[in-house]
Amino acid sequence: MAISSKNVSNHMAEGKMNTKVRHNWTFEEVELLFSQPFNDLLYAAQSIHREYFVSNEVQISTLLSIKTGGCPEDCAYCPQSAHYNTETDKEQLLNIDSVLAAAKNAKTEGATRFCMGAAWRSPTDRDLDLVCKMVEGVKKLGLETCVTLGMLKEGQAQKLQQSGLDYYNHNIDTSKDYYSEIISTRSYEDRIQTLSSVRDAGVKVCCGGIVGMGETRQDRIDMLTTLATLSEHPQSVPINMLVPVKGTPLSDSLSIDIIEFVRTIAVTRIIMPASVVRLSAGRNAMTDEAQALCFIAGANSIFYGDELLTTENPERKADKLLFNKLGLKPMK
Ligand code: SAM
Ligand code: DTB
Ligand code: SF4
Repeated sequence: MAISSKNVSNHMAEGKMNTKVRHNWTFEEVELLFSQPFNDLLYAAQSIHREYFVSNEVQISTLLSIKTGGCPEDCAYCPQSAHYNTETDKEQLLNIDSVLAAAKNAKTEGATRFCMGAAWRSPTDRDLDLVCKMVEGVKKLGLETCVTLGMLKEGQAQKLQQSGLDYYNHNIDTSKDYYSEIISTRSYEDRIQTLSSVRDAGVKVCCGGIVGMGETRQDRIDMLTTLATLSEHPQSVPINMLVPVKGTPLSDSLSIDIIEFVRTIAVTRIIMPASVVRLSAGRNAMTDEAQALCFIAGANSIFYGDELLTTENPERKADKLLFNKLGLKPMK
């Protein structure tokens, strides 16, 4: 059943919304969700969350930048782009021993997934073989694996799948219309193409975006509608709040209103009910109350560890305290 403006508030308030996984969401329906009274929206999101997931459980991922800086792409938000003068220095691909040491440490600290990111437009076959070895090693430690390496060429997704990769992260980042304002070195279609190769290779998809880049609510609606109308919903949906970085074109972006950010999380939860929604970059700039609202809105994954790829994330002890205060538990 599609949502109409007549029934949405009542159905939400009474918890009677159609909560099946759907792939036919329209822009108008998603727009209507966004504009609901905040309490109704959060009530619906938390109710749907409890149908699909165990309440109060949060999946814990840890990130490592395995190849930092010097990226040929010009993503306006990114400190690792070679187009901008940022404080991030270019580094070579890490060796396997240091990656495995970081993964072991992540596991000891309680992470269940280890995500490795590389500042590449697209990996060479030689680099891909090295990453496959890292994936095999991390997998042997008993962790789920995720990599984000840029666009993939024919056959590369299969190689990753054979090495035991669980997730490939590849974000669409914003709406189709706003994309060219943010990135000129690749197209939206390129992104969709890699997502489809990953899916076809049998690797789970981690795909979301960034909010707070000067986009409109219409752009956020369009981005989420694109994700929710893919042939399969991404199993993991990271919602990043822009971390403004000195030297990038978006360094002076106005921060997004936190209520609008929470609405974005809630709508993501409602339209992709079976997907894990990650409260991703940007937590360092959020209060405990803001994060608590995101968890009520259905976020159920975080990056845990003092660093994201190149920017700061809350300290582990701050996250432990927050989890204790909110009665949240790590997902096993
Ligand atoms: N180079 C690969 C790519 O772009 O797909 C992988 C690494 S890239 C850093 C991964 C994601 O990090 C981007 O798609 C973007 O969503 C996110 N990201 C990068 N810089 C960010 C920032 N300043 N604030 C929030 N998210 C950011
Ligand atoms: C995602 O959506 N967010 C992560 C991960 N996928 C790779 C990256 C966030 C990066 C934030 C900026 C930085 O630390 O460089
Ligand atoms: Fe390169 Fe990825 Fe940064 Fe874009 S987001 S500049 S592709 S590392």
